[in-house]
Amino acid sequence: MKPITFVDRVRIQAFAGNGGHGVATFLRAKFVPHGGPDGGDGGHGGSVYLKASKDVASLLDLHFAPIVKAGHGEKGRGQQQYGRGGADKIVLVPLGTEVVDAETEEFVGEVLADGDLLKIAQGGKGGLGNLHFKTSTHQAPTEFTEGTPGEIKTLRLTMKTVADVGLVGYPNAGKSTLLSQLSAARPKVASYPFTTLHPQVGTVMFDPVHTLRVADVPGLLKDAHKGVGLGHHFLRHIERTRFLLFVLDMAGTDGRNPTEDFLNLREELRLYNPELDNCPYRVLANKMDETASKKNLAAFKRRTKEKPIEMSAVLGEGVEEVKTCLFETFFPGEERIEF
Ligand SMILES: Nc1nc2c(ncn2[C@@H]2O[C@H](COP(=O)(O)OP(=O)(O)OP(=O)(O)O)[C@@H](O)[C@H]2O)c(=O)[nH]1
Ligand SMILES: [Mg+2]
Repeated sequence: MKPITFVDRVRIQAFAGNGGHGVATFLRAKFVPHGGPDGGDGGHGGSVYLKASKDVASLLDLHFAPIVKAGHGEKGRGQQQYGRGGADKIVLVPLGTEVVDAETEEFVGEVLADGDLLKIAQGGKGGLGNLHFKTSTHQAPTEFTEGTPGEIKTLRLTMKTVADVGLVGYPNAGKSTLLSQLSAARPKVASYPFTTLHPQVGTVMFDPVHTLRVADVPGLLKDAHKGVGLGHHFLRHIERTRFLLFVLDMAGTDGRNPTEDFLNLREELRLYNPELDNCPYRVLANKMDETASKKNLAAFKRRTKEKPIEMSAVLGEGVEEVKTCLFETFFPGEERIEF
């Protein structure tokens, strides 16, 4: 059995800390007969936060430890001493984590950029000590208030990869090979389908100022919406991208027909989310080093009127053209900086 290494959906319980109670105490000191009230306030309970971290790849940690708790506030003390506040709990999550309240189905918020913080459970307020209740006519109050309880929330967290570009294609089309050519990412490449089992992100660095994040998601099959292959599950990881690259196996390895592949891919995206169908894209005709590819490409062009970039990910041919396409799409009118 393979160990779980990637989790993009998780249900958690967040317990904020309770506020500490205030206390009713009176000053007791030598030679001070009626010392007066000196009960301090309780400390506030800690809150629970999510914090986006670029170093966290998935919700794996929360999958194994789905209960998160902040500290309780301490009780107030005599001599006007406040109780110590409970420690906040900060949970690191991957960029692009969305939070929904599992009980009310309300959207709580999302963290997108490194360092983004979202409070998911509010700590309770500390109670008041009797010091607060002293008035000119009420010199020896015994009143105090209790701290309020911290919020307890059951939440659903969903991670949607934050990337600029999404690679979409059938299994074995060469998506991961392309990602390793475009970026420093080294995803697993192999000659069998479903080599990539969860999304991988690589950064294309044109120069220190111009960079793009590219997401490689597991291959799609026709009828993915019916759960065929890995299904639609991973398409959420290209929902945030603003540009798609359709990677087609122009060689039609294993009897595939690249034109049908392309039409099926578009149909699957449309069925998953019509907005994805409107996302700008470019077609990449991969595996052009194979003999069957030329004929398939001609048929593809006739039928679809697309203008694919011809390339061979394995030989690195056409990769520069793909980069130029991305640069012109994302940074129109700008120049690459020599470095
Ligand atoms: N001839 C040829 N083979 C290629 C090319 N690009 C990739 N391949 C081969 O095709 C196979 C699949 O490549 P991957 O990059 O793993 O394909 P993928 O699209 O990521 O596949 P999944 O992760 O299963 O969805 C590997 O054996 C690659 O070496 C190419 O341009 N030409
Ligand atoms: Mg792959």
